[in-house]
Amino acid sequence: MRRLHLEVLKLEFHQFDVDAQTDSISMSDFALSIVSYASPQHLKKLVEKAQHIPKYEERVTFQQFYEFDQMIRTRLHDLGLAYKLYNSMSSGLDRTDFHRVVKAVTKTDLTKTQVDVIFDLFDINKDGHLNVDEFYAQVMKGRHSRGLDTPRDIGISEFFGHVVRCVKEAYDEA
Ligand SMILES: [Ca+2]
Repeated sequence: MRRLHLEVLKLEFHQFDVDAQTDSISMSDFALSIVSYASPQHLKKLVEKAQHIPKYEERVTFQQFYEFDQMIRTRLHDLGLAYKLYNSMSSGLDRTDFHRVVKAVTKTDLTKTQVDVIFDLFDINKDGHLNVDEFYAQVMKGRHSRGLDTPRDIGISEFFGHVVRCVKEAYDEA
């Protein structure tokens, strides 16, 4: 099953304009791939945004594409809980905090440009912060429509404890 999923991902990746030498896609293609996880109700607006993000030199390799997919598939729920926790303390995460929380909670080390692209897409009010409605809600709702995994089968309190520990670690490292 995992192997099949890898093959499907490779097919998805190769729908974009892949540079054969570096096995990588442009940031605007990466933006479109992120949008494909979003809720259908937000899709049209997000695709338009993805097509108009700034030009970035940096490209996304298949490995990074794969890691991002894994993050959305398996860790988005954790990220959502962390987000709700943060939201009770502040109006959302700036780029630095977003990067730190994603890394702490999901172990995915996004590049600065990947974070920029996520903000280009989801920071609706352009205040430099992503709040829970802007990121988590837009992406999380779409996750179900794609028939992705249900939250991992562990107790919710254990789950929440794990997320709280991750967020605290992220704070301590700051
Ligand atoms: Ca915002």
